[in-house]
Amino acid sequence: MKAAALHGLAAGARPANADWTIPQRWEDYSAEDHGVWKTLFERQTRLLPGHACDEFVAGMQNLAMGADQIPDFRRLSDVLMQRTGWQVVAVPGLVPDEVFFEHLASRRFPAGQFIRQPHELDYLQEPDVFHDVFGHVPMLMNPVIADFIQAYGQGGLRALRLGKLPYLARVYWYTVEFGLVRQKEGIRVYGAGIASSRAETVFSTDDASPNRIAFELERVMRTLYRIDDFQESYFVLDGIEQLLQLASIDFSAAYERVAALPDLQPGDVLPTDKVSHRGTGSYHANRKTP
Ligand code: HBI
Ligand code: FE
Repeated sequence: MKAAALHGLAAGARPANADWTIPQRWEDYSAEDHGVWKTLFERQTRLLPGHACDEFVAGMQNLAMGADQIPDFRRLSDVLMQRTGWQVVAVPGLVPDEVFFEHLASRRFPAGQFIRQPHELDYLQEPDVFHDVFGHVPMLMNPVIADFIQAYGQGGLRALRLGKLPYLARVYWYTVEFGLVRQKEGIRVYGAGIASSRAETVFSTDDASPNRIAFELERVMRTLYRIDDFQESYFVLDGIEQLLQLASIDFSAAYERVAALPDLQPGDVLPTDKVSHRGTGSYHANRKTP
């Protein structure tokens, strides 16, 4: 098995710029790089109907993104800027929390400059250009998500100072990365971690194994998450607009209440949960036996 190359923070990189941005150097992508994009783009695009939420599909249609080439961030930024005032900037990979939040608070989305290798198509831990651009950028065309992610950046800077970042990170995880939303036709994907993964797109929406529970802020703040596998529970919004109110409230009172309660395991279901699907748990139960 070939090892994955490391990037950004994980590679121990020292940035030339304090904000960790680098030139995208679009001209330097190889034919193989564009080929990886094309493979991923085509198979994910086939899955969008019936799985992705309307806002995701609309965002994708209005961006000049296609299968043939890794997008040029300058062109993406031109379209985004007109719609929601966001830009896409290139970074080497993971960047420090404070740097990440500063970008989001300024409506700049830091996107990994590199693309995964052909032997890493289905899984990688670091955010690459496919995850960041295919997964996140379509939702940044939506004004509600655009404001929510900026508020997350501002809230992240406050949470860092308060020592409460783990609680806020769980909200991001279960919304922006792994969020589901209820629509007329059924439960749909809006989270980028799901939308950029073929297997998790199907697992999160169609599989009997995971729980699907109505999103509730303090419930989610208490919930631990998995970074190395599918989620055991997904949280479902009643509509994307539900994030509007979250963008405007100060979380500090919620942090205090949640700090007095125990953390919850990823698969826990509480009597107070509004459960739309009680998972069988079969997927993770089978994984535990070596
Ligand atoms: N850096 N490039 C990048 N992308 C992320 O999603 C990211 C990051 N640094 C920190 C981080 N996420 C998270 O730890 C915070 O959202 C909590
Ligand atoms: Fe992401």
